[in-house]
Amino acid sequence: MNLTSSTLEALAQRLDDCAREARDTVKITDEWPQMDWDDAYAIQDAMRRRHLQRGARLVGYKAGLTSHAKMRQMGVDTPVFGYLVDTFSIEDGGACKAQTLIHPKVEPEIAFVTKAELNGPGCHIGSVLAATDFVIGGIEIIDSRYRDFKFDLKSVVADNTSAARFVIGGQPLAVNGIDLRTIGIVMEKNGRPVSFGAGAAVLGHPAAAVAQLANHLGARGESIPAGSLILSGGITEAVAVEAGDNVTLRVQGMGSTSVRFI
Ligand code: OOG
Ligand code: MG
Repeated sequence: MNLTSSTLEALAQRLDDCAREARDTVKITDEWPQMDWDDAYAIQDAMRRRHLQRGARLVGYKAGLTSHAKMRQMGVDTPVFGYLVDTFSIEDGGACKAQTLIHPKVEPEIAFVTKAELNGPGCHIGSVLAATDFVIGGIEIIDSRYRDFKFDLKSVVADNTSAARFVIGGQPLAVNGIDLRTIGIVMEKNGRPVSFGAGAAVLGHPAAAVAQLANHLGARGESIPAGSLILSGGITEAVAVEAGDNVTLRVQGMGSTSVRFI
């Protein structure tokens, strides 16, 4: 750790205020180039505490930058992990108020819901599939608090990996007998297909992203509790949205889920 606890708290407060007021800020490493990984996750933890103190409930976790399309788009080379609270959730078919966000983008994802605790280190695809209650389609709405959506990995970790909103829905599927690598997805914006992909785009298998998340949490003394929702990461590049847009995600064999921007 290179930053003091009062600096970590102040940075968490700044990112939290930016999210609540829909305004952007410079990325942390511009001011604090010495910020290390532990500092970055400590800022994320401090933001999480702020959410929980306001009464939000931790509902799960997210992996991000798990596909080459996403890594290329953001100019980085490793996945990152964040948390999800209930206040990020929008009901299937529901409305997202664009003016509560800075510069939102949508991502097509496969979400996991667990039925048993997952622990790392040593978590692998097999442990994840054994602990999965069902998978379901999810649209993640990301919104970097950083100016022009530009950041480096440590800054985006501090910013809870751009988490803002999410919607899940459609037909949940048990993982027995399906191959998540070859499940196809189509994301439509205003009725036009804009993104196409398959599960294997995410680290070769979306469950690998969940395993990496469990191993990351394990290294920090945390686990993924049963009943958690996990977003495994965007299968394709994120797509910018604004008020008036309608987004639908269709996942092969899993129906569809949608969100409207108002
Ligand atoms: C970071 C978050 C990426 C994903 O699914 O890849 C993410 C970002 O691109 O702003 O959520
Ligand atoms: Mg995502």
